[in-house]
Amino acid sequence: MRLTLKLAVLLTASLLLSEVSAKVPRVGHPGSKQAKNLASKRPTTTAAQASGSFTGAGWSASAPQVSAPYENIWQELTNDEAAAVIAFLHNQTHLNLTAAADAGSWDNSIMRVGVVTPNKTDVLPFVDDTQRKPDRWARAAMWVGATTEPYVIEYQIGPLPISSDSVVTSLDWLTTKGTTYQRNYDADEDLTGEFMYNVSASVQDIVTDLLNGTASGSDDDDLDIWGIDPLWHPTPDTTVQWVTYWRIPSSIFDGETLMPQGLFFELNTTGRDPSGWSVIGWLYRDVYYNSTESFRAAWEAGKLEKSALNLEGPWIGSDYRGPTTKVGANSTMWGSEKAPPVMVPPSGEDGIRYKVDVDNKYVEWMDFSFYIAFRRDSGMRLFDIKYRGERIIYELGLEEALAHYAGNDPVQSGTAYLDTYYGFGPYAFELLAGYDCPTYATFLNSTFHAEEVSTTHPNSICLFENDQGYLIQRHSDDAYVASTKNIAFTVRSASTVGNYDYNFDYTFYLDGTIEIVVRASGYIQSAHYYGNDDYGYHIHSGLSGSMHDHVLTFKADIDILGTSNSFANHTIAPVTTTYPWSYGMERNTMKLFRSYIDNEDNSKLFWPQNAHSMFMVVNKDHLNEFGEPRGYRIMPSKGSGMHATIQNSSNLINSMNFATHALYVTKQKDTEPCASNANNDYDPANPVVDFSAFFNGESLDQEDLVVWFNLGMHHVPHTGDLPNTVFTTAQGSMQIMPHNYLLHDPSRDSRQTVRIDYNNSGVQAVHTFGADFSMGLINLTSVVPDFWAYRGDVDVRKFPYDPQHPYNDTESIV
Ligand SMILES: *[C@@H]1O[C@H](CO)[C@@H](O)[C@H](O)[C@H]1NC(C)=O
Ligand SMILES: *[C@@H]1O[C@H](CO)[C@@H](O)[C@H](O)[C@H]1NC(C)=O
Ligand SMILES: *[C@@H]1O[C@H](CO)[C@@H](O)[C@H](O)[C@H]1NC(C)=O
Ligand SMILES: *[C@@H]1O[C@H](CO)[C@@H](O)[C@H](O)[C@H]1NC(C)=O
Ligand SMILES: *[C@@H]1O[C@H](CO)[C@@H](O)[C@H](O)[C@H]1NC(C)=O
Ligand SMILES: *[C@@H]1O[C@H](CO)[C@@H](O)[C@H](O)[C@H]1NC(C)=O
Ligand SMILES: *[C@@H]1O[C@H](CO)[C@@H](O)[C@H](O)[C@H]1NC(C)=O
Ligand SMILES: *[C@@H]1O[C@H](CO)[C@@H](O)[C@H](O)[C@H]1NC(C)=O
Ligand SMILES: *[C@@H]1O[C@H](CO)[C@@H](O)[C@H](O)[C@H]1NC(C)=O
Ligand SMILES: *[C@@H]1O[C@H](CO)[C@@H](O)[C@H](O)[C@H]1NC(C)=O
Ligand SMILES: *[C@@H]1O[C@H](CO)[C@@H](O)[C@H](O)[C@H]1NC(C)=O
Ligand SMILES: *[C@@H]1O[C@H](CO)[C@@H](O)[C@H](O)[C@H]1NC(C)=O
Ligand SMILES: [Cu+2]
Repeated sequence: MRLTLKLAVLLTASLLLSEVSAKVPRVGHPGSKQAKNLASKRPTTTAAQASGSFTGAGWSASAPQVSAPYENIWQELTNDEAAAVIAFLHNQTHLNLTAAADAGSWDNSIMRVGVVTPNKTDVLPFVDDTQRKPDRWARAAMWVGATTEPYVIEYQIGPLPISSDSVVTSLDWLTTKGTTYQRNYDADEDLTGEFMYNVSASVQDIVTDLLNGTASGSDDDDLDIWGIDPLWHPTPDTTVQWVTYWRIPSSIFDGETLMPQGLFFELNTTGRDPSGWSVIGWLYRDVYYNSTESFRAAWEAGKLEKSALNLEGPWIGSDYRGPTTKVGANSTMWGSEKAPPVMVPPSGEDGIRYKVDVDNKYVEWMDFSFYIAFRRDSGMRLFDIKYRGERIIYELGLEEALAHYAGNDPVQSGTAYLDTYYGFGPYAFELLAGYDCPTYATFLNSTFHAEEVSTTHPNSICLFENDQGYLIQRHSDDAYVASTKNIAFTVRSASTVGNYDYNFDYTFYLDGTIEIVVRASGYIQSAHYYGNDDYGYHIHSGLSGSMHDHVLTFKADIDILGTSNSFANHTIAPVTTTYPWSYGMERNTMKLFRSYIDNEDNSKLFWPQNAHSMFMVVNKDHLNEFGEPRGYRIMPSKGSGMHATIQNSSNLINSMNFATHALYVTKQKDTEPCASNANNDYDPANPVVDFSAFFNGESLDQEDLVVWFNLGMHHVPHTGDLPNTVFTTAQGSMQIMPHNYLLHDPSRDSRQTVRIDYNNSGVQAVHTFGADFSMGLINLTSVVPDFWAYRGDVDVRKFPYDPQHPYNDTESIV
């Protein structure tokens, strides 16, 4: 039944405030203007809609237009480019490709195509000196299944557009391994899934007795079976995996990861022939059985004490669940049914204070400008962030997202997700206007190309300005009060990678600060409660909140007044010293110590205890008029910045070297564009990109520097994580802020500043500096979200390319 909106009560916001006539002349500045990610090992597409007119919420069409100074050369491939690349690859007979729609695990097929981020050395001459536009190249990840040793590999295709000059070449230059070849030990995951159900069927009587459910692989199963990620290789040529039982929710709430059942088995899935696969052992209540027979024997002998069942209930659902449906006097949230304060655009479309070039995903707000790009692996990225006409950051974006679990059971112990493998692009679903972003936000689409299908997530990026709810500046005394509004601009996207929802914000402030925020919500991946008090809290009947670390690695290619930069360490420390005026007496005090991290041998860093060191990217050749080098500081904001607790992970081996420290500084290189690679997860001992190889003693003294930093949280879920983790505490952020960069605080150049002069006889003068105030009437119906405009995905199958017959494919994500 459709929800009718009864909220359309008109509130008359009469003239909020008009400018008070000033008695003194105005002053102002006249000129300043996760779950186990059940996604398939083969990337698949999630989908709903095919075609038709689009009427989303938001003002994409009506934000003031601006022409980007140059075209967005970082944009993902267009659907037509992807189709051409796919057709071109199919023409390469040596690749022996099968159309993705028809391909099985024993065929070769295209997993995904995307753009090759152009080399910085080719981009800067184009954008700064209007020299030749860099060639555009595509990359394609291929599934090579027609062999007994299946692998995945990536190629570079171009230049684009496809012509007789186009070639398929190697992408090995961006690896540290020397090759993009990555052995695929999970090529037959459909069969291993079938094998698991066969194993389970052989003990169905025991499963029914212990777990009160069935797992047969059919649609009416109560139980699901899955386990560790990545798979284990006790010796280089063998593959083993632990799996466990999870209860499948019967309601709409996909809280399967809250219902682990506590029975585990281990499989040997070495090789591609299922007849060679076997069960290695079973685990129940911390007792290991080395064969199915010994497990059965124990059960038949009545030796198995039963664990508490972990069952579905209202506790899984995220709906409102107050003590009474009509909030009464004894409610603990009196008034929560009333509409809360809401953000409104004060002057309608005319009031929009930023400009967008929608085609180029180029944005200007106040003194900032930047380009937005979107990748299948890592989601949203920003390029060429300029402030007051000068580049501050060349590239800013997520590199990898690690969620490393621990536990006394082998499945939690064996779980260490590298989420770019699943991808942030495929799960960057439409944002909900009025909830994820204000209804007045500008919404943009994102697109990715996997399995020869181009999928568009409408409204998956939003842009908006809002009041931060606290001032950016204030001061008062007995003669005046001065205040400046803290209005900031945010670019947001959110990806639901399996059980978890990650929200990514890039926020720009009037003082020149850029903040990067990541927040987590959604369902935790939990453990069955048995003997695991050392690995988390007992949070529900039969349930432990399995502890884990989230480490989200970001790249910030900071450029301060050019690419010749240094990394400064300004540390405050206690000292005991004498002064000419201290009569030879020692004084206990502190001093500022200035130095540089001048070499990659010393550039794996931690945030110092008690925050006593400031780290800055500065340009030694650009001193301000007081002799201080101009720079931007990098500093944790929410959370404290972090790195992984687990060292030398038994699961990830060489694939988490970006998570050992809180931040890293390297010399920028075209051959080191990414800290990780989406295919690392296939074989984490032999990653395509091993971040530790970036550190080879190079100078960081007036070089082009890249800062890689980690956000995240040590997550030990407690009862407040049920049913979902909440963004308020599960968040981390980094600020990149001016440091001796300008000669004063740039927020003084915002007119949203007021000064009120007063004395004992009242207000004497009001200075508003030419600021407009919200005026007129607003029909609040205009800010009530149009829930029925929510669309989902738009898929177009690209090969064989037939836009008249779009291919729809729907797959649930956990
Ligand atoms: C977003 O995608 C929808 C659906 O394909 C399309 O109708 C709309 O024009 C796109 N919007 C933008 C801003 O590209
Ligand atoms: C593929 O090969 C056919 C036959 O040689 C040619 O006509 C066609 O243009 C090629 N297509 C692409 C995309 O290279
Ligand atoms: C091409 O792939 C098919 C499977 O799609 C396989 O049967 C065949 O052997 C392969 N051909 C070559 C030359 O590798
Ligand atoms: C980028 O730079 C690397 C290293 O010089 C080079 O091997 C590669 O071909 C370049 N990529 C493109 C698309 O030009
Ligand atoms: C699962 O069992 C069925 C029925 O015995 C058998 O046909 C099938 O080959 C088995 N699958 C695997 C992967 O072992
Ligand atoms: C077992 O499941 C059935 C329904 O599938 C249910 O009626 C019964 O109460 C369950 N038993 C326990 C002990 O949970
Ligand atoms: C797994 O199976 C392979 C091939 O049959 C065998 O060589 C290996 O020893 C087995 N490993 C384990 C741990 O059982
Ligand atoms: C399995 O366990 C039984 C009983 O503990 C033991 O006798 C047997 O040797 C074990 N088998 C293997 C292959 O380890
Ligand atoms: C809550 O309110 C209801 C209805 O007024 C009342 O019956 C109940 O006793 C109250 N409960 C508490 C804990 O105050
Ligand atoms: C920063 O400088 C202080 C004071 O000289 C020094 O103790 C500290 O080790 C330096 N930090 C790093 C990361 O080099
Ligand atoms: C407010 O806007 C809604 C939707 O456009 C409209 O139906 C309603 O009549 C408006 N109310 C007033 C008082 O104008
Ligand atoms: C695709 O989805 C649309 C909308 O749900 C539906 O009308 C259409 O029949 C579907 N097409 C295919 C090929 O499934
Ligand atoms: Cu978590």
